Amino acid sequence: LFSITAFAQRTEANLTEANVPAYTLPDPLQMADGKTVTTVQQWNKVQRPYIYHLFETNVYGRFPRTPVQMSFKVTSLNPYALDSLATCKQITLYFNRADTNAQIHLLLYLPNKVRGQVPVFLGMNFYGNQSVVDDTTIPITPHYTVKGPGIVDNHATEASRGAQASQWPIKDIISRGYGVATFFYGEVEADKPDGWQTGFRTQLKDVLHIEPQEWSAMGVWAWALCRALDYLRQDRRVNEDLVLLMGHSRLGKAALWAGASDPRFAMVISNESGEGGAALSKRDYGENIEIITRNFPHWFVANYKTFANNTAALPVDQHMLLSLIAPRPLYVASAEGDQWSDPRGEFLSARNAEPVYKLFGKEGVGTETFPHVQQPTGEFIRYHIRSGKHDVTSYDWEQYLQFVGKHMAMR
Ligand code: GTR
Repeated sequence: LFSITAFAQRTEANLTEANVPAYTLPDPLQMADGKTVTTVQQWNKVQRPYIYHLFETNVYGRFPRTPVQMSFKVTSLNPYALDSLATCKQITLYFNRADTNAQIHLLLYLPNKVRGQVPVFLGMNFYGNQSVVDDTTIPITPHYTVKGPGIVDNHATEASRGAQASQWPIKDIISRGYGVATFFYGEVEADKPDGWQTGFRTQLKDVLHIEPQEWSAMGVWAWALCRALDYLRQDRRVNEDLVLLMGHSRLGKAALWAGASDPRFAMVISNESGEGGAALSKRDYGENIEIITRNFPHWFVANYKTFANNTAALPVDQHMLLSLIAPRPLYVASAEGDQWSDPRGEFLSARNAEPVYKLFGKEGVGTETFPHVQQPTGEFIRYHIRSGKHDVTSYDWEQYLQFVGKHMAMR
């Protein structure tokens, strides 16, 4: 007898550990010719570009390398922000003289108590710059936004001011001597299947010499992070060698791809990035390729969907994305209440990126055992699972600040 369920599309996520089918992960150190990478030079010259290209072809699309003529305009400068603890700068980034509609509004906080150049955390935000801090000098984004607090009919209202402040403890970060930079990902491309039609993938296609369907929303969001980095590196208050990428959830996926694409980022922090981010995709637990490409077809290149019911054929898995960050410090964080993101799959991904860090003489997560909650582990790849839901909390930030502090002291 044939079971008809064998032919049915899988639509529900598996959330039972015992039901995870067997899977095989590709070895990041195994080269196309079957030989194993043994030197950093082989990794840098042969294997790393090979793996990167596999991610371009199969997951995120081609990453345009055409230089753009950027210009920057400081639209607001407040030296007395956050009870005079910080200087707040708002900067508009332009990419093309012919189409000045393609803009990024960067919000930058710099600590006043520190003189000279400071390390800066950079991350995109979900609902507009006005959502990260309650400050009426920050314009409310007019762009399409996904559902959230203070969002009405996909547009931000006054009620969205500071609604994400708990995820952005800017005062705490500033008081530790770091800067914070953020921009709204929806300025780059509206997060919906047809968002590319009005976003940067269309606006800048002639400038970047790339067709919209050659890359993806995730690709262009990552590209935008690199352009924000271009700005930050020439701001005289920013330590250009210490721009620390941070991203939560879908924005964590984009942060990982940006970090893999641009070695100028000093460090990458993935907060619950899940499927298509830090989590393994061949391990069928939580969100999987079938579900994510059905709900968010625009996030990835069309090719990715072809692996939806055939992950075994996918030549990469996400531990290889993490390995592209090596030897830079990498933090992967999960939450116990966020099984959708597959915490164990994020840990195993971090664990399986370790051989590449070891090639550089760097220690990774350093344990095979899935850690208990609130027990961060690892040196150059650090991992934690905390209790609580899908979110960015003060616990998460405290770990990131300690991690950055430790690695800066080691420099
Ligand atoms: C979910 C999606 C996840 C994650 C999350 C988020 O709907 O399934 O992959 O990206 O959104 O961004 O909060």
